[in-house]
Amino acid sequence: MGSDGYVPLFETKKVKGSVIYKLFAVSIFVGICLILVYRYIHIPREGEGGRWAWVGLFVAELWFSLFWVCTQAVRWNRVYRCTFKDRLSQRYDEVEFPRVDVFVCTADPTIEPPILVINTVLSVLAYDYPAEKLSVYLSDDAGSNITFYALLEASHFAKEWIPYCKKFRVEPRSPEAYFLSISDPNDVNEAKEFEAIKKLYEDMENRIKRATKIGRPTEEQRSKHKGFSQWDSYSSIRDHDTILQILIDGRDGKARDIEGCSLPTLVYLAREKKPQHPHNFKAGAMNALIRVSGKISNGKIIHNVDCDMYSNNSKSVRDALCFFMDEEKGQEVAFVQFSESFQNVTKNEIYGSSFRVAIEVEFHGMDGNGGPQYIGTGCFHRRDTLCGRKFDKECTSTWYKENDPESEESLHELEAKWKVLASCTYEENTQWGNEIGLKYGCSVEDVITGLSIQCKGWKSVYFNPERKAFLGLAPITMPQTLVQHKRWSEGNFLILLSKYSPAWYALGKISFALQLGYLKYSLWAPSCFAALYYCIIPSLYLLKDVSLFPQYWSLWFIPFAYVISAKYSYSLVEFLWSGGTILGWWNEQRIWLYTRTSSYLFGFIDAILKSAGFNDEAFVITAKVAEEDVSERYQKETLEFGASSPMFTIITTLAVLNFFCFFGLVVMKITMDAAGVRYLDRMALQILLCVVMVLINWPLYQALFFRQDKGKMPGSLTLQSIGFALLACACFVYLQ
Ligand SMILES: *[C@@H]1O[C@H](CO)[C@@H](O)[C@H](O)[C@H]1NC(C)=O
Ligand SMILES: CC(=O)N[C@H]1CO[C@H](CO)[C@@H](O)[C@@H]1O
Repeated sequence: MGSDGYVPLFETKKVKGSVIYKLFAVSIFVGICLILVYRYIHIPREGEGGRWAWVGLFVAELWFSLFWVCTQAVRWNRVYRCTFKDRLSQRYDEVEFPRVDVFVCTADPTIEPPILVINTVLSVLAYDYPAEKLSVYLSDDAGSNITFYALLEASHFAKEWIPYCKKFRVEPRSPEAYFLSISDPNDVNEAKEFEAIKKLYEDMENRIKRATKIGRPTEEQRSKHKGFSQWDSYSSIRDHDTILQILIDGRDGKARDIEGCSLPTLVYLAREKKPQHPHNFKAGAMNALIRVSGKISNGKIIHNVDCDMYSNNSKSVRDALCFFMDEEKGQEVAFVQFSESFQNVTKNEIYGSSFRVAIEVEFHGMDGNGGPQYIGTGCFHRRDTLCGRKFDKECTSTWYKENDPESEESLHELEAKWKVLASCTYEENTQWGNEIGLKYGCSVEDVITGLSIQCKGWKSVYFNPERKAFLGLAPITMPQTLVQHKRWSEGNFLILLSKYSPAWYALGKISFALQLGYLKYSLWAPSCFAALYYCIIPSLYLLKDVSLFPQYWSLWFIPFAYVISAKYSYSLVEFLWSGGTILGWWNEQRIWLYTRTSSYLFGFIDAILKSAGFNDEAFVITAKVAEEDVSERYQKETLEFGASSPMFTIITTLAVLNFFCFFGLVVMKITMDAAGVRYLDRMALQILLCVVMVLINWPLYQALFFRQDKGKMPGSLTLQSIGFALLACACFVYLQ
C-alpha cells in the first residue's frame, strides 16, 4: 500500500535472473561478431573456387545476425503481470463498471461451422459480468441464414445456460468444452439439472447440425422468427443487404432468463456486401461492428474474439478491468492483449502451432518495451482508441457516466435505421479504415492497428494467466500451417513497406526496443533468402569438395561451435521451460525450416506484388474442421500433406537435394578411403549442416517414398522433387 492509501489493481514483475541472461546474450553476440570477422577476412581471392558462395554466406550470416538482434529485443526486458480482481470488486460497485461490447467475427459457415461459433458466443455471453452492461455481437460476413438460425437457437438456450452456469459456477462456459471436460456430478440435484441441460444442448446441437447438413434451416424453423424475412432479398455471400437483428435486447434489464435474472444483449449483424465494393475482410467487419454497437450499447470497452476461440475463464472481463481501472497506471493503457492458447495441439505439436515460446517469452518481452502487438483475438480495447483518439495525460476516463443510447422508437424501427451504418457506401469519403477504426489494406490488420495506437502515445498490456483465458483451434495439416504462415509473414512485411512502417513511421513514437520487436515479425518474409541459401549452397559445395567453413583444428572453429551450440541449447531450454517436449522442439525446428523456405518466400513475393499494385488481396481462412482420417493422423502426429502445392515443391526438392548431397558425400568418402578422414576434418561443419538437413527431413522422406495413406505426398511431387534435385546437382557439378 502506498503512502496515500493507493492499492494497485495489478502488479508488474520483472523477470528474475536477467543479468545472467544478458551476459549470456553478450557472449553470443561476441561469437557472432567473430564469425563475421572470419567471413570478412577470409573472402577467397578472385579466381579461387567458391568466392561468390562465400560472399553469399557472408550476406546470409549478416542477415541472421540482424535478425538475432531483433530476437534479443523481445527477450531483454521481459515483464509478467498479475491482477487483483478482489480489490476491483471491493473498490468499485458493479454499477460503476463500464459497458463491454464483445465482437465475435465469423466469415464462412463451411469452414467455421455454426455450432463452433455459437459455443464461442455462449462462452462470452455467460461472462461473470453485470448483464445490463454486457453485449455480444456476432458479425457474420457470409450472411448465412444457418449461422443466424444457430444464433437464434443459442439465444433461447442462453436463457437456461446462463442461470445454470451461475448456479453451479460452471467453467469453462462454452457448453461443448464443458460437457467434454466433466463427468457426471455426484450431487443428486446437480446431476438432475446436469442431465437436463446436457439434453437441451444436444437437442439444439442436432437441430443445428441438421440445418448445416441440408444447407438451410427448415421451413418450420424459419416461420418461427420474422428475422428470416431479411433473407428474402439475399442473392449470395458477396451480394446482399445489411441484416441486423437484436436477438436479446438486454439494455434496459427487461430481458429475463428462466430464473428471472436479466440477460445480456445479443445481436446478429451481416453487413451489406455488393460485388463492386471492396469489403476489406475482417477489418471491414470490425469497423461495421464498431459503428453499429456504438448506437446499440456503446460500451466503453470493446472485446473481440475469433469465432473458434472460446473463453475459458468467465472472469476475464474483470481481469481486463483491473488494468483499465487502475487509478495510477490504467490511464495510459489502450488495450489488453490476452495470451492465445490452443485446445487442439498434440503433445509434440508436429506443426509447431502452439507458439509456446512466443506466448510464454516473446510477448512478455514486447510488454516490457511498451506493449505487445494486437493480435486480433482475445483482446480488450478502449473504444475511443480504436476510433483514433490520441493519448493525453490530462484526460481522465470516467467509466460509468455513459450517455445512454436512449430512444422512444421501437426496436424494429431502430434496427432499420441503424442498418445504414453497415452499408457498403457508408465509409466512402470518410476516415474509416484509415484514421478511424481498424486499418485496411493489410492481411494482418490487427497488428498494424495496434501499432498505430501505440504510435499515438498509448501503452498496451499483455496478460498471460496460468489458467489460459482463451482457447482456439490450431491448424492440423501441413497446407493449413504453411498458408497461415504465408499470410502472417506477408502481412507483417507489408506493414514494413506501408505508411505505418515500424521502422520509419514509429521512429521516436515508440521505444527503439519495441521497434526492433515489431521488426522481428516484419522481417520474417525476407528471411527466406538467407534460409534458402543456407540449406542449398553449403550442401552443394560438398560435392565439389570446397570448404566454406573453418576447418576443425582452426581457432576460427571456436566461435562457430560456440554460437551454434549456445544458441540451440538455449532455444531448447527455453522451449522446455515454456512447457514443451524435446520432440516438440525438434518438430518446431522442422517447421522453422519449412515455413522459412516456402511460406515466407511466397509471402515475400506476394507482398512485393501487392505493394506494386499487381495483386488483389485474398484473405484465406484456415479450416477449422477436418475429415475423420485427417483427424486420426493428426492425433498420431503424422504429417499431413495430401494435396499438391507449389510450397511442397520447394520443401521436397530441398529435402531430396540434401539427400543427394549427403549420398554423394558418402560415396566419395568410401571411394577415397585414405583421404576420407582429412575430408571430414576440413568439411566438418558443412557435413553437419547437411546431416541435420537429412535428419530433420526424415518424416518428409517417408511421406514421399514410403507412406501409403491419403496424407502422403502426391506421387507427382515425388517425381518432381527428384527431377529438380538431380537437375540442380548436375548443373552445379558439370556446368560450373
Ligand atoms: C481452462 O480452464 C479449466 C478450468 O475450467 C482449467 O482446468 C484448464 O487448465 C484451463 N485450460 C488451460 C489451457 O489453461
Ligand atoms: C486434443 C484435441 O482436442 N483433439 C481434437 C482436435 O480437433 C479434432 C477435430 O478437428 C477432434 O477430433 C480432436 O478430438
